[in-house]
Amino acid sequence: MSTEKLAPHWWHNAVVYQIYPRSFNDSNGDGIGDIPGIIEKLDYINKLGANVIWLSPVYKSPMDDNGYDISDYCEIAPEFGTMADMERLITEADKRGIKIVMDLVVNHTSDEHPWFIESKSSKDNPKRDWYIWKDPKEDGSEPNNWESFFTPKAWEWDENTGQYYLHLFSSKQPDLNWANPEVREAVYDMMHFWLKKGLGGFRMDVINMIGKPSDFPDATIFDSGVAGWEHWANNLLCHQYLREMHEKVLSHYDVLTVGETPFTTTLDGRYYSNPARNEVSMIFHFEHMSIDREEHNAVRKPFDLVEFKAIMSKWQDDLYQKGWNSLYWNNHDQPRAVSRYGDDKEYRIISAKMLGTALHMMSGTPYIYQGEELGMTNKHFTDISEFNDLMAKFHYKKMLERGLTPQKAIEFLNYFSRDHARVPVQWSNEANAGFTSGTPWLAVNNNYMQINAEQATNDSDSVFHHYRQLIELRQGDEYGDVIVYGKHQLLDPEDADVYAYLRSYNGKMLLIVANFSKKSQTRDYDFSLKKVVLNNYDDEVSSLSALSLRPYQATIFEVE
Ligand code: TEU
Ligand code: CA
Repeated sequence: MSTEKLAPHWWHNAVVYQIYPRSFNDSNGDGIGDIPGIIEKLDYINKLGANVIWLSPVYKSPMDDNGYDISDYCEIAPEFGTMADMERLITEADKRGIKIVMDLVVNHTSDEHPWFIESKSSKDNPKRDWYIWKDPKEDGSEPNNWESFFTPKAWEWDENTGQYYLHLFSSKQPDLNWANPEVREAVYDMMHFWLKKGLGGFRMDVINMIGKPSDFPDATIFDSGVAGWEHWANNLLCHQYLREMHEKVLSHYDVLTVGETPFTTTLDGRYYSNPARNEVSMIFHFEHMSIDREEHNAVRKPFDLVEFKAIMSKWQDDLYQKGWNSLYWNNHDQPRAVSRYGDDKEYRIISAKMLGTALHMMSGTPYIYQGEELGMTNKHFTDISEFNDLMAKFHYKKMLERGLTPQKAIEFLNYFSRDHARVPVQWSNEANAGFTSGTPWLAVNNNYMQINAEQATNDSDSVFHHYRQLIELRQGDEYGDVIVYGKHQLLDPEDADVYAYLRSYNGKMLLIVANFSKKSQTRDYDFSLKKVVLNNYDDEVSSLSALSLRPYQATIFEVE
C-alpha cells in the first residue's frame, strides 16, 4: 500500500447526493415525498453533477423512525411508491450516469417484521434466536445496564414469554442476532435481491453495532455516549461479519459501500476501509459531529476551529493510502451546516459556499445532503408539538426530567434536532415551497420565498452553482487527481479563525484557504500564486503575502 495512488475504484471520484424520500418531492399531493417525485428531479441532480444517490430507506415500514424500522426488506412502502417505481428510478438514474445506493438497515428490523412476530410468539419458535432474548436478573430487572439511543433502557420486557429483548434504538426496532448464521444468510440473500436490480451499493446503517459480545457484560462508561457502547461498537465480531458479507455478497459486484459508524477513531477507520481487509469502501465517522455538543446529554459546546481542524486532518492523514474517507457536513440526522458552522443570516450564501469549499477539496468521497446545495437553513421551532422525530421527543423528556425549563429544552432542540434536516426541500416560491400540492407531513421553513431551487438554478452566484463548480473540479481532468488522490497537509493548526491546507500530487499543488469567521483577516502564505481556481468573492487576488480575507471567504489557489 505504499504506491502513490491506491488501486482506483469508480467511487473514488464520485460525489454522492443524499435523498430523504419523505421530504424530497411529493408527486401526488398526499404531503409525503415519493419515488416518482425523485424521478422528476433527476435532471436537477444531474445538473448539479452528483453521480450517486444515496436513498434513505424506502422499504415497507410502520414508520416509527421514518423507515429505519423495516417490516419487509423486499417491498416498497406504499406511501413512497411501488417496486416498479423503484426499478424505474434505477433505470432513469442510470440513463443519466447516476447510480442508486440504498440504505441497508440490518442492525435491527421493525417489531412488525414477520421475523420478529414469529420470534416473539414463543420461546421455542424456530425464529426465537433471530433476535436477542434474555432472562431477567433474579430481581426481575434488565439483563444488563445498557441504554438505548431512543429510550432510557435497551431492554424491553415481553410479558407473554417472560424474557427481555434488546433494542439499541426504539422498542419498535428490535436488534437482530447476528451471531445466528441463519440471520446472516437471510440478510445476504436480501442484499443479492437488490444488487441484482443494478444498485450502485449500500449505505449501512449503524453497521458497527452488529457484533454483540456473547456474555452481554454491564457497561462501565457513563460519561460519554449511550451506555454499553464500549461493548457493542466496533466489536471484533462486527469486522468478522463484514468480511463474511464481503465474501458472500459484495465481492460479486463492483459497488460503493459506506458504513455508518458512530464511536469510531481513525484506527477503526483503517480497519473498516483498508482495501486489503475486504470490509467496506468507507465509513461515516462522527468525531466532527460531536464537536459542538454532547448529544447524549443534550449539552451544547462552543465550536472550536482548532479542534475541528485537528479532527479533520487526523482523518485525512491517518487514512492516506491506508483506507478511504467519506466527507460530510450534513445528513438526515444533523441540523443544517450553514446554521451550525456558518452564518445563516447576513452571510448565508457566502458561508455556505465557504463550508462547501473547505470540505470538498479534501480527500475522500463527498456527500451532499438534499438542500445543502441551496444553503437551506435550520427552521425555528417554538413548541415540542412541532417536532416529528422520536429522538427529539425523547431528548425533550430527558431534559425536562433533568430540570430544564421547556423553553431551554426547545432552545437545545433548535440547535440540534434531526427535524431541521427533514423539513421539505424548497423547490420554488410557490405554496409549500413547491414540495407538495397538499399538506406537507412536516411544515416547510417560511424562508422558502428567498431560498429555493428555482431561484438558485437561475442565479449564477448561488450556492447551487458553487457546489456544481466544486464537483466539476473534482471530476475534471485538470485538478481531479490532486483533489482525489493528493497528499494533504494542514497549515497553521493553531489558527483559530482560518482553515488552510495544501493538497499535492505529481508536482501539482492546491492551497485552500477558508475564513471561518465573520471578521476580515490577513494571512501570509509562502507560496507563489499560479492561479485562482475558485473564490466565493469576486475580488482580484494577486499575491499570497498579506492575503486579505473577507468574512467567510474561501479560495482555492493553484500554487508552486
Ligand atoms: O443513526 C444512528 C445514530 O447513531 C443516530 O441515533 C445518531 O446518533 C443521531 O441521529 C445523530 O444525531 C442511524 C440513522 O441514520 C438514523 O436516522 C436512525 O434513526 C438510526 O440509525 C436507527 O436506525
Ligand atoms: Ca406522495
